[in-house]
Amino acid sequence: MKSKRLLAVAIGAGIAPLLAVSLPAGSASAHGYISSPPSRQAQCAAGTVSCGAIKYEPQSVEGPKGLSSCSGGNAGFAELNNDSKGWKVTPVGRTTSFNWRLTARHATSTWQYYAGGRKIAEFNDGGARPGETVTHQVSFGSLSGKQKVLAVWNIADTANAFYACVDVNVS
Ligand SMILES: [Cu+2]
Repeated sequence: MKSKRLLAVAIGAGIAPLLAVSLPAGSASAHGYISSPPSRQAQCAAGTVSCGAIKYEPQSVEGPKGLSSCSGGNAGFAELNNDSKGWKVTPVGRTTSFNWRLTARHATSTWQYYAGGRKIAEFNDGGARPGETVTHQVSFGSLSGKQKVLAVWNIADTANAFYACVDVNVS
């Protein structure tokens, strides 16, 4: 994973997605995503929505830190950015548990949740290694109705983060 990152940095972010598909399968299997409420990539993996390559590796939505796109800037996963693709919207309460499934327990700086154009929650792990599953209680505050939540897993020892969008209806 480290060599992949260095290569991507050296060659340039523009062709990083091409590089990713040329790497051995093993390197693509080791990251994480939100399993419930079902994130967009989880819905792809489950066949809830028909998708391209992302359905085989919902855990691989990795990109540089600081992005605000559901695809993490990966051209191969661009359909995750399509708000009109028919994503299933999960009804949730004002405080909701978000559950991550991790296939690699990367040292973690922070977990961030954005909705309604602002950050609604942040959890600081201070570089600790998470378990195979991670749960956060997130409060939506004054937000209600349909919301697209962008969740970000910031890795402590690389420049990268993992991204997951979750469509919910808050009431
Ligand atoms: Cu990883």
